Amino acid sequence: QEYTLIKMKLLDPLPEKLKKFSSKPIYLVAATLRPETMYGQTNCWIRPDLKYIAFETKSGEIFVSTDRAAKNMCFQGFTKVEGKFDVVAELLGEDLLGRALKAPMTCYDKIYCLPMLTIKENKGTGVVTSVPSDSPDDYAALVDLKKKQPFREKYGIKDEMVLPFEPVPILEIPGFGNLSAVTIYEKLKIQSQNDKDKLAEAKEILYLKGFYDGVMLVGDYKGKKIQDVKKSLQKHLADKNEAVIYYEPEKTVMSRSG
Ligand code: ZZB
Repeated sequence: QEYTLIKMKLLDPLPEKLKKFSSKPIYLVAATLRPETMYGQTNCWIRPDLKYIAFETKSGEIFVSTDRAAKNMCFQGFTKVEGKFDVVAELLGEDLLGRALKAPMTCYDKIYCLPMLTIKENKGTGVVTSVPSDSPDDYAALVDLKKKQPFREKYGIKDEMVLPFEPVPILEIPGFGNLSAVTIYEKLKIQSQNDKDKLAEAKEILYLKGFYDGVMLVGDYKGKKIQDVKKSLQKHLADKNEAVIYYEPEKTVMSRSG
């Protein structure tokens, strides 16, 4: 599986455990299959109880991801020594919540790390960029946070990190309009980010519809079909050093106990 890793730059004030790297650029790296949706990023999702690590890349940048993803990256030429990476800091998702980021392409100047409880440990980097206009999971999680003040408070999330951020119309999908995730959320009567089956169905439908019939509403490829511009947008991001290509190995059956 090929993902685009979006580099989301961590802004000041840095978490305590990363302060000693302030002379280097620090990125939270988010794995996505939808580089064409990066115009609509409104926040970054982090799982509060998940362990994240920081490691240095061969170009002297600091990347934050799960340990599992770093292991994959070190076999894909990301680090100085093939197959090796040095953990320079260990963090808990909690340490990153509420931190500000600069993400590529989005119209929002600064976006924030917010809690999502359904992030999977064994997929991507554990860092997830949020596009509530086109991803039903993201829209559901954003609505949960907006609706529930105690939920924000529990994780120390201030109102201004959530309430001003609205889904941005970036793609038109015939039959679903220009905020496809919002349309399908309402159509399937999704209740929350834990509405697993409906969210899986919604995602399936939008992936397919979006890929074949979706049209860009913004950016250099405005008016063009998604399937024709996906690759170009990925390359554009990579050329500007705002993204890298990352492969996830096929799932293998492994026995821990031998
Ligand atoms: C931005 C985006 C915009 C995404 C969209 C989807 C959609 P898949 O298809 O199951 O492989 N994601 C990445 N890592 C994780 C994780 N560890 N746990 C939970 N979700 C994760 O899923 C890949 C997508 O799931 C990624 O692409 C990412 O969200 C999220 F408009 O990035 B996506 C219709 C979906 N639209």
